This record gives sequence, C-alpha cells and structure tokens, in this order.
Amino acid sequence: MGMKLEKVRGASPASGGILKPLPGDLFVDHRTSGSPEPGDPTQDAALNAEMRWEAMAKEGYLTPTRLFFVRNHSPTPRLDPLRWRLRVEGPGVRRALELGYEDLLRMSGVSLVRALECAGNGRAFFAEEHGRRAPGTQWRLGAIGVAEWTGVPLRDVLFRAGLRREAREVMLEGLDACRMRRPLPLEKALEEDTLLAYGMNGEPLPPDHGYPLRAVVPGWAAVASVKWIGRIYVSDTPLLSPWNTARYVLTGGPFGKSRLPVSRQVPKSALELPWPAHLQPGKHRISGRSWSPAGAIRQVKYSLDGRSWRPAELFGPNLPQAWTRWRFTWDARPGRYAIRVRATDTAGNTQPDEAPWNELGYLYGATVGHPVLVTP
Ligand SMILES: Nc1nc2c(c(=O)[nH]1)N[C@H]1C(S)=C(S)[C@@H](COP(=O)(O)O)O[C@H]1N2
Ligand SMILES: [Mo]
Repeated sequence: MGMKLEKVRGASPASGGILKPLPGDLFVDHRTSGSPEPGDPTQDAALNAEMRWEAMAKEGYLTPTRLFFVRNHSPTPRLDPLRWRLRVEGPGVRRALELGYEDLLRMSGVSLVRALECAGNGRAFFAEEHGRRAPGTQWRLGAIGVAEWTGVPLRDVLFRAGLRREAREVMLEGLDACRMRRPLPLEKALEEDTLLAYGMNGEPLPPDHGYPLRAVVPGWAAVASVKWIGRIYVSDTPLLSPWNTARYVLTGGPFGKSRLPVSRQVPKSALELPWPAHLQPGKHRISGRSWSPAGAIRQVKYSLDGRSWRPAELFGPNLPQAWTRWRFTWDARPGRYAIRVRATDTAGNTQPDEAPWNELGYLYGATVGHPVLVTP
C-alpha cells in the first residue's frame, strides 16, 4: 500500500540499544529492574518502557507511536533493509523463499487497527493487590497500545512458499541478539488478520517496534508478535523454543505443574490518570479504556468504594481486538480513593476480582484499585 521507504543509512552494528526517547512523563523506564537476559550474548540490559496512562487522556483512538510501550529481550538491532532478507523454509513448505523488503512492499497490503499487549501487563498487581510478587518486569497497565498496522497477511507469504499437507507450526524468528522466536500453530498463522507488518500508524515501523518487519498476532499476548523477523520456519512437527517452554507459560497456582504456553489475552481496563493521582475537590471528567481479545466491549462500570458500581459512558470506536474509550463525571470530595473499573465484552466475559495466580505473573485481568487522593 504505497508506503514510502524510509531513507536508511548503511549497515550498522547489530545492537543499537534504545532508540526511542523516554521522557519520564510518558514512560516508566523498567530497564534498571532488569538485568541482561540469559541467552543474550551482548549482555546489555534491554529496553522495557511502560506507557504512562495519563499520557493517553488527550489522545484519540490510536496510541501514537511515540507513546507506544516497548518490550525487548535484547537491545534493539539496527537492520539495513537493503541487505535484510526474509527466509521462508522448512519441511512444511513446498519451496523455500527469500523475500526482500521491496518484495514485501510490492505484495498487496492491508492496514488493520489492532492492540498489542504484553503477556505480563498488570503483573505488579499480583503483589500490589494480592500480596504475592511474581518475578519479572513490574508493569502496571501500560504495556499495551493500539496502532494501525500495515503489512501483508502472513498466510499470503506462506501460500507463496506453498504449504504442504504436513505443515504443523510456524516459527517466527527475530534477528535480535537473543534470536527471540516462538512457534504459532498453523491455524493461527493462517487467520486473515495475522500480519507481517512493515508499517505502524502510517509510517515505516520504528526500529524499537521491529523494523523492517514484525508479526502482529491479534488477540494473543504480544510475545507472539515477533519483531525484526528474519526467518519463518514451517515445521511438520510441534516446535519448542525458550519462549513457549521456559518463559511465557502458565504454571503454578491453578495451573499446577503444567506449563501452558500463554496465547490469548484477557479483558482489562485502565484509567487515564497518573499513578497515584492527585485531584482537587470538584467536578472532574475521568476517562479510560477497556479491551478484550474476545470481542468489542459491551459495558464498563466503575466504583469509587469497591461496593457500588455505576456505568461509564462508552464513546468513539469500539473495535474488537483493539479497545474502547469511556468516561464518567465525578464530583470529587476530599479523601483517599481506589477507583475500580470492570469491563464486560460482547462475548460476556467480565473482569473478575482476582486473577489466577501463576508463578511467572501473566494475564492479570482482575479489577485494579487506582489510587486517587483528593485534597484542596
Ligand atoms: N524479536 C523480538 N520480538 C519481540 C520481542 C523481543 O524481545 N524480540 N518481545 C516480544 C514481547 S514480549 C512483546 S510484549 C512485544 C512488544 O512489542 P513492542 O515493543 O513493539 O511494544 O514484542 C514481542 N516481540
Ligand atoms: Mo511481552
């Protein structure tokens, strides 16, 4: 779709580090809480940048790229699109393919509005709400964004290589130092909105978000949406990687000893207020967003005291696999509050009071008390 090729200077080192400016009023910088990832030969701490929700209060439906969270397992690589190639191979395809950046731009493209959300979004609340800390980046709710992604359906590339009857799983492999890779079941890979994206919000993907090419796997935790893709391997057997065996699995608590790879997300809601928020007494318009992988949002309720609930007013687009904005007016009296929000999606899923404990702290979808202090 007529996207312009950004002028890119020549080859650069494999690791570029942090490219996105991280002003403190827009992001929580989680780098310091993380050490280098095992398996990353560069041994550099990678960028984990959490969007501050108050920054979205004045924005429209989409998350502007400059506000979009970043979650890296290795530092951001700088890739030269003139030398970059996408290889498609493995026993599940009839012929191996090699595509360049221009080849992908020439294929017929689509643009879709979809959310990407980290599997660990909300992890901090296992500790903050239930007193049990799950290790890993302590995200509150800012590891989500909704963008317009432009690219080609993954299935069009797979069809070009020709799928064999035996094809089972599709491993998407990143070119970052840790070679992040994770298999997708063939059925998910073939869904029409599973994309290989080269554009984000009408511009070429920025390096931190996967330039030149990333996957966008709607509805699934964003670990499936591999960035900086260099190879797609189609197997005829189930595939393993550290990212679907050791990490990004549900284990412990009700999951017991099983290690279920995280796939689908759960519904959540967030207020567009600082954490904690300080407000003057008087009337305020409070706004936020709710989202679910299972459909659009049917209803959002809020509570100032955790007991009585009132409906918030939904407004603007309400796209499935993206999010919905809502607002309510609050005549705030002095005091300390924990505002809770509970969304119900069109499939009937409602956010619970408690999220199932799991040792690695994924899929925290329970309601959350947003601390608000009202003082003159
Ligand atoms: N190659 C590669 N792809 C990756 C990652 C990574 O570290 N390397 N992180 C994944 C995770 S865990 C998330 S949540 C999303 C984050 O995408 P974003 O940084 O564009 O917001 O990218 C995914 N894709
Ligand atoms: Mo993630």
